[in-house]
Amino acid sequence: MKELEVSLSKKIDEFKQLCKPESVVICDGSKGEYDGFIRELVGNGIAKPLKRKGCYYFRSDPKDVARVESCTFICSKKEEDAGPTNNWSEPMAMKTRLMALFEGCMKGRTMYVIPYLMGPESSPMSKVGIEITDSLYVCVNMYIMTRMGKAAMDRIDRGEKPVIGLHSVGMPLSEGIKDVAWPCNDEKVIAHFPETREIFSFGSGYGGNALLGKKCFALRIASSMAKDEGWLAEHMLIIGVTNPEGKKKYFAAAFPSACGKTNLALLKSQMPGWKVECVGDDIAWMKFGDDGRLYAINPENGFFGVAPGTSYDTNPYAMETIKEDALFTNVALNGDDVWWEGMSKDVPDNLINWKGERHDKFSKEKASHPNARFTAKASNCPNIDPNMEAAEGVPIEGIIFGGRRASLAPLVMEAKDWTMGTIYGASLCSEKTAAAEGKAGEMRQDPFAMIPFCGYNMADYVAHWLSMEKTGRKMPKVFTVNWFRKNKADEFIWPGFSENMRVLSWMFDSIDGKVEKLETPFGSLPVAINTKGLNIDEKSLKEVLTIDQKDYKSESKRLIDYFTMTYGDSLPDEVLTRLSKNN
Ligand code: GTP
Ligand code: SPV
Ligand code: MN
Repeated sequence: MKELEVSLSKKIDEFKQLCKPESVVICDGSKGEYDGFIRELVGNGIAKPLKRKGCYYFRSDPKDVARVESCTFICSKKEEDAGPTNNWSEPMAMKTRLMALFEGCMKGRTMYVIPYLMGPESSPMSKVGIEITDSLYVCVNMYIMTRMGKAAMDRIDRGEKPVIGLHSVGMPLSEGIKDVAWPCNDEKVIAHFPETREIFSFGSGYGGNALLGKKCFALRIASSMAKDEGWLAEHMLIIGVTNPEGKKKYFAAAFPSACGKTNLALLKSQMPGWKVECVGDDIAWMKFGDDGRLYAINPENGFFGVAPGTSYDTNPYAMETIKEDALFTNVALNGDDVWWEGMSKDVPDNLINWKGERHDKFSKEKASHPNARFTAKASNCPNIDPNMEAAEGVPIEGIIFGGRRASLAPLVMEAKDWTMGTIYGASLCSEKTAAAEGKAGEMRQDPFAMIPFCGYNMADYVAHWLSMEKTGRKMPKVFTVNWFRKNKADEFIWPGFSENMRVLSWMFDSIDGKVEKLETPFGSLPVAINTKGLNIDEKSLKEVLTIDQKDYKSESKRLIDYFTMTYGDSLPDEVLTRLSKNN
């Protein structure tokens, strides 16, 4: 056996001694294995087969429904390396806590070892991981979300070092304890060790807490790797946009959780001649190539998408993607099919809600949890980009930052240069959503949509972004967008969804220097966008397309205060200097 394999089996042995599972299964990532896991989940009553071919229904514990940011830690040696926006723990202290939690935590359960690859099989930008888990739900989700098994093992055999993550739902089946459909623990810890590239996750089986390839590896650990190695790991979708002349440009866009990435990535254009194709819906790894262009890969292989709000009206491609071979968690049951708020105008009779109770359609309660999700294969998506698997990635010409803001922020604005673009990212502000614990609706600063996902000091992250600009590089144009402006009646002014194509086409043409722009100190605004066939009145359109410069000046002041209060003097001077020029 090669050296790394020896160290890997030593590690597995070490975790086995610690967690004391009844048995160990090394996953091969095959379809046969997946089918077997599903049969087991159905047999145990954990998964329910649905009418949709190859689709299954899961219901979590009501106490385990979203990411737990308050229990998520960056355990760097120095506290300042985690920065003011992360929970920090001294590594040894956290290891001691973890050892106590993990001691015997898999008793009576199987320990699954999942080798997985993040990124296309042939890409030098892809990376390997190993997740060791006691959750079969995690195994079947990882099968869809990553390239599991051989692709990863081959790289490990060739000497690539995997990022290792240990995960447990934290409910040992000690003598006399009966299992439940969704085991979890009130105590939850999601700990990252950026220096040793390790992940430990305890107590939750849901989403980003448990599918360690996603936020834990591809964002928190990878952002730390990217800083050391000079690339970018971002909470961004990647799309290819083609214009009526057949010219294509790729864009990457960062929106905070539940603010529209999957919907933009799967957009079905209604604008004649225009087309959007999807490379990824949540995460982008990007690196400048020798030709000076920025190239992106999607490390994932599937979508873990928000179900509520998804319908044939808002997002037909998403609906097509989940017709077969998809997993659904915490949506409502409509007989042997699924339902969620927004799927249809009328609420069907006789729904079973996400908690397994009869749903009273006249009550205010929602039948599905607002963070109910589908897990679906990228290959089932009708608009998947032909270059999704490209080893070199796709060349990014535009970067978009967008928040959920009822006021102030316009539909679209373009940065004059890379520094201003970086400030757009650093200034991102959005309403909180159900994707994480806490109160939805509250505004929070979410620089680069990475506040929950940055593996190091956010001030250094901003500096890292600024440092990307180098002579000889073709910097992408940077834009800021906001689909979520509201009127006095609390309604969205902009119709959003497929109509966002109009904004994409403006950005596309702007990169080609083909649009007229209104210059302001805060960025360039469209003089007009294509509104042919759009049902919006002049006044509303003007409201979303323009900015109030007075309000923007106060916003710059507010941002300076926020940056100074949060980061002290650790933020690059350029940011404050630029912002102060504008007030
Ligand atoms: P995460 O998976 O948590 O990262 O979320 P996401 O950024 O991929 O967001 P997603 O596309 O799943 O959308 C989240 C919610 O916003 C859903 O309920 C959508 O229906 C809604 N949404 C998405 N795009 C738009 C839009 O253009 N306008 C409006 N009004 N709502 C939108
Ligand atoms: C997000 O919250 O940004 C998600 C869902 O994409 S989770 O995978 O749970 O992090
Ligand atoms: Mn996300």
